[in-house]
Amino acid sequence: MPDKSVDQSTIKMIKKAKSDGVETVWDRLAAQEPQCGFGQLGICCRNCNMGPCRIDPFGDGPPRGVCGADADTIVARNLVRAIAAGAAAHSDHGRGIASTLLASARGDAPDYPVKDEAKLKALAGEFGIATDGRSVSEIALDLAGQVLEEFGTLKGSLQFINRVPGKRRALWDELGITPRGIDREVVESMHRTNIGVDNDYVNLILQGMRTALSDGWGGSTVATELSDVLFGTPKPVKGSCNLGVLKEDHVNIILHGHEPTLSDIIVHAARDPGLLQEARERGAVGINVCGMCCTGNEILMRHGVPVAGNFLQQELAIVTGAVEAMIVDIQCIMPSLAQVAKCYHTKIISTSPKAKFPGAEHVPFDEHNAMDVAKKIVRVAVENYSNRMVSKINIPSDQMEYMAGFSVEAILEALGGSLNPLIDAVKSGAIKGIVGVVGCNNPKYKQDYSHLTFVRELIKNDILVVGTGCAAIACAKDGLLLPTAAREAGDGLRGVCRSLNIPPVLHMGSCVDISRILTVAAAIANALGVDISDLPLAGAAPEWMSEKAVSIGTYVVSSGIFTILGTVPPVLGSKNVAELLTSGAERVVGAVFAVEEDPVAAAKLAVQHIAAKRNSLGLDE
Ligand code: BF8
Repeated sequence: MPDKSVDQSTIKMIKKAKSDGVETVWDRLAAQEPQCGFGQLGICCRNCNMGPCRIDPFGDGPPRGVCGADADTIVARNLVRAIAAGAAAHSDHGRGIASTLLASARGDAPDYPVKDEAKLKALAGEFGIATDGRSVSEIALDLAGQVLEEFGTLKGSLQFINRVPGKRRALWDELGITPRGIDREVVESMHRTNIGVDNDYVNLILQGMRTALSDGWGGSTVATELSDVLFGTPKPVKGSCNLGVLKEDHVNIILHGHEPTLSDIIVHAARDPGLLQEARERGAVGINVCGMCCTGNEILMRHGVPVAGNFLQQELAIVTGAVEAMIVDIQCIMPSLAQVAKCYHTKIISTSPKAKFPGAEHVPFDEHNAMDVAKKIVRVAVENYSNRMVSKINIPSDQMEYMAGFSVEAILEALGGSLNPLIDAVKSGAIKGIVGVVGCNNPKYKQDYSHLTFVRELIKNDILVVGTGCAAIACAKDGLLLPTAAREAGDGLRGVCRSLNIPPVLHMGSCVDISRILTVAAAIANALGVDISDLPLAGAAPEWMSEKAVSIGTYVVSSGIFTILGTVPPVLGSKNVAELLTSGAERVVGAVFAVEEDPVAAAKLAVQHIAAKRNSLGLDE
């Protein structure tokens, strides 16, 4: 049992699942073992119906698939398809937010007024949209229109890459990897990986980079920036995290998925006096809305809504027996939830036409009529309180306080309006460097162990950590998002944290909000007049599993930031591809991937990399 998680609430609920006869992700992983070695190495191809083909890694079998593709081509094609899928997920999320802004501006989505007018105007300025003397709706209409055009723009490059230092943009142009349109790169990747199109692994991986960049500096940035406009730009906020946030005497609703369009309005709907009264009439004290995974991050960043857990806790939240409804939209939602829910009274309510789940109740969410639908969904949860099976309820007490909400704007405000104090701290060595720690949980690895071990090693070495996604939730559960966690930091970082009253790990949001990290990295490079690849920065995804993480890692590396993966990607079947990603890319984009499963060794790699970059910048002379 201890090898499954370091999180006590997780361990308790895995035990309860077993005694309740409920199958979880760990059981299904065990049932899959041994997993396919060809798949692990990335050398199986199902891209056409002459196959499936596989290449024997030991050279005993045929070296080529039926069409003639060798291991390099097959591994590169599979990698590019994973990047395209990940980029598509983030970018389609971004499109959803932009469409909501458009509907809001047209007066068709009255429940989504613009919350941050200053941000709306700042973004309008970036797009060259006039703001003087114009109404919020007029500006929002133009901005939403221009942003939606980014998906298929004829301009030749994306607007947000103008945030990137000129040197890097020139490099991208030279390499032919400047993203030309958000949808275009995903489509071209799918085209090129079709049978008989692009078969040169280098050419394929360059397209993978361009596609990933269309996510990082395109779709993900769109999602973040326009979410701030519609739902408010996060500011430092406090809350609690882990399964212990569920309340035995409340109607418990878990919001799981990714788009704040759904989660934000449910948070408001659950405050409706009529629904609260109905909950009380059924014997509940109130309605307790909690988040899970990235949509949890969206509402914790903006409202301090409690977060019940990260990716591997989604089934376990239901196993507490205390969840009336788990409301889901898109991404990272296990199809097993409906099976788990059958053993309890929990209702799984799907809401997106893009994501339906056999066994779940589907209530189509409609942004034009959002509050009415949101109340309808909350009512389903309230009514379900009467169906509780009291004997099955067992909520672990584990929970932890956190401080989150570190948007770029919030960081600037904490620093007194400019990044200079942060840059000075990096120059003086009080902060040696900054590492973004992001990504998922993966049941092949002990839950949260790599996140927490890696992060603790970094802060001990005076490295400021910025986090998003399930990695940030792992840190929240373990107290690393509290200013008091600075006691675990080295002298320099501790001093900075204490003077600003901030934690040594700054929660910057959901996975699309890695765009906030990119924006800060670009702003620091611009302030110093260097390229992003010159800075003492690194990225890490210690427990990643999603194709979205493949896209993220690739845009981070392509932006010039060394990136450490804690779980092995399926590329080892091609020596050439593995060499390009872990070594050759340095000569191409000035950064590489490293793969290191041991988080202490991974932290050493980050520390060494940061020391080398400081040295090159002449900071430690
Ligand atoms: O987008 S960190 S498990 S929830 S993929 Fe998913 Fe991974 Fe969590 Fe968010 Ni990101």
